[in-house]
Amino acid sequence: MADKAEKKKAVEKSIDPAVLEVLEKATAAGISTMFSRVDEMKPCPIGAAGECCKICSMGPCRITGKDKENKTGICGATLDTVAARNFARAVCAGASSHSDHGRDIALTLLAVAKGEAKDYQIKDEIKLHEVARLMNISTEGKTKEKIAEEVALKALNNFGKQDSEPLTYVSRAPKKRQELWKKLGLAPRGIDREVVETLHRTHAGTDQDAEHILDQVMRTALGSGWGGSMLATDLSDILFGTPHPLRAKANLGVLKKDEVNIILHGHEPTLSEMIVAASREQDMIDYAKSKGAKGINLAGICCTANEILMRQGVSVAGNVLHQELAIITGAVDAMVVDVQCVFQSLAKIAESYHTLLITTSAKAKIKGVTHVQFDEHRPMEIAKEIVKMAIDNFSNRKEVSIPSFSNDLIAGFSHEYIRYMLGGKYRASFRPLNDNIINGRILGAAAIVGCNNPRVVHDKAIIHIAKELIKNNVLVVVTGCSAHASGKAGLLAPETMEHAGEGLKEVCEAVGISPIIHVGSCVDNSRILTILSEVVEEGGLGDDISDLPAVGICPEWYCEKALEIAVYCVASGAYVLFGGVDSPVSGCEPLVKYMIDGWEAKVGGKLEFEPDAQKIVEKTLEHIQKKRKALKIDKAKERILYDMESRRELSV
Ligand code: MSK
Repeated sequence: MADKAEKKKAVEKSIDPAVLEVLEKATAAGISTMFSRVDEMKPCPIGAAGECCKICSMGPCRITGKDKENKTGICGATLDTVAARNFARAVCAGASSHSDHGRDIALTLLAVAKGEAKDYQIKDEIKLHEVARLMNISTEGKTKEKIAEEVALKALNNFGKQDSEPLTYVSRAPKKRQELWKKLGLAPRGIDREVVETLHRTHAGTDQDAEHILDQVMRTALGSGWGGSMLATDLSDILFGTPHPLRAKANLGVLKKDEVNIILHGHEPTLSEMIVAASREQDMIDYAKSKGAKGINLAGICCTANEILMRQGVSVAGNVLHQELAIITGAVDAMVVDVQCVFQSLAKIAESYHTLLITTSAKAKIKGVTHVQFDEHRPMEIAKEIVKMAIDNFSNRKEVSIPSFSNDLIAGFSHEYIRYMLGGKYRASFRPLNDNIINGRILGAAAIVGCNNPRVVHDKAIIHIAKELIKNNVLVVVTGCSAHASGKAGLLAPETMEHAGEGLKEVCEAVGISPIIHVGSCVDNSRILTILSEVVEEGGLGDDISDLPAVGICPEWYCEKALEIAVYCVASGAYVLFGGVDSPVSGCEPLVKYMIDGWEAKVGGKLEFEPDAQKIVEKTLEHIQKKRKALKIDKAKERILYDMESRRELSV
């Protein structure tokens, strides 16, 4: 009886059969995972609702109860100030994570340009020239190294500059959006400066007007979206290549029983790119064979997975909630981690298996875990050392049980490739997309981004929303762990066409794309900003991002980076819907309302939390229809077939 109850409980945890299989094994072995601990640890209702202020030692103060609107903390801070400050600090941490990632890529590019990081090359010269053009750097008569140096220095200047001019990439946004930011004082000036100013403003006794605090939150998030994140994407493309479609597989079934399995987990491409290269070197393969393995098998988790999937076609072991489960298969010889979304519980789980957990970032150590420090000046040497450690650990495997589940996928859709795919080599453009939105074959577009959260059924909302939207002719782009969920569910393969509505199917068949397109990692949400701006520039769909029939959705959010992405999308004019757990300011109804109505009135975008996945679908479709109506493209036009005579009458 107890067994049945346990099984039922497990089934309610995820829609992924591989997850359920490994969870059963974990339960039998008495191993605790995020899926089990979430039942033991209830969220603190005060903290979850944003009602707790712990920014000074007079408190922590709790602004709770029936008359909380009339209560204050000891300093007099009201509930909206407290909730806005908490939200601001969360967005600040998210923006810092993405932007610090961007800074490191810029520093690597600089080292490569100066000849100090010889293992890396400038892989995409066309992109280098394009980025130089966007940065107003002249390229005439300069070597690629010289251009790369100037690009890297300009990028780094965006982090620390002190003047009040907007960041370089703000000029990529539609003109109308730039003017609005200027008018409202929201244009980010320096990536680091906005973060520091937000932390300053949220110190005790500083900015105590919730709306004013939230303005600065938008400016900080924009500094990441149109700054740190966008630079991370562009400079990674220059160094490691701009993605183009590649085939791979997703889910724990990509692990191999007879090969050395190395999982690359975290977010950054610098070391993982080198580990991919090292694992393909003959001396490493021979060494693996000498130890009884048939080869070396790499697989990714989280956004490191996305980086090496998009550019190298490395298969995906899973999304954020797979990290513990991968080790529990007993088949992972080394898990190599860098930064973000890497959980401390891995250390404890690895103790019960043979897996060698290796931290590599100077910014992220885990107590008791082997640390091999990454250094961009000798990355191949370090990568080989790590691959060798994994190979040496192969013979220590005990019981191995790899779930048989995995699905084929196609990933690698950069905005450059999408433009090329739509218009061809000589007329690469978003025109066909705009035309098909205008003629109604495609109703609109949605970006499904972000994480998983064990507080909700793993992957369920992501997959439900994705399927429902394509059925309603909404083109979907995916990033982050939502992209992994889609890949595992088989939705990134051409067969997804079956689930699409007639109009969308027609366009996808003509262009040769799937109705759900994988555009990258979390920092690559900046690619979506670029796509939206280029769609606006192409014409016919209004003159700002807020005019477009498009919605951003994060169905299963868990972290501060997700909030920061939400805010830069809202401040760029998008309607953003978050599913799963409630708003982090849910205890303050006026603030919840302000982020919907107040932000919409101010910047044309809004942030809404909606736990019901079906309601997210309905709200998305409703919003898209509202935007289509405003653009006067809501009425389906009859398709007229012209004969020769009527063609002659056309005055074109
Ligand atoms: S990894 S930020 S859980 S998407 Fe980018 Fe996944 Fe969210 Fe981490």
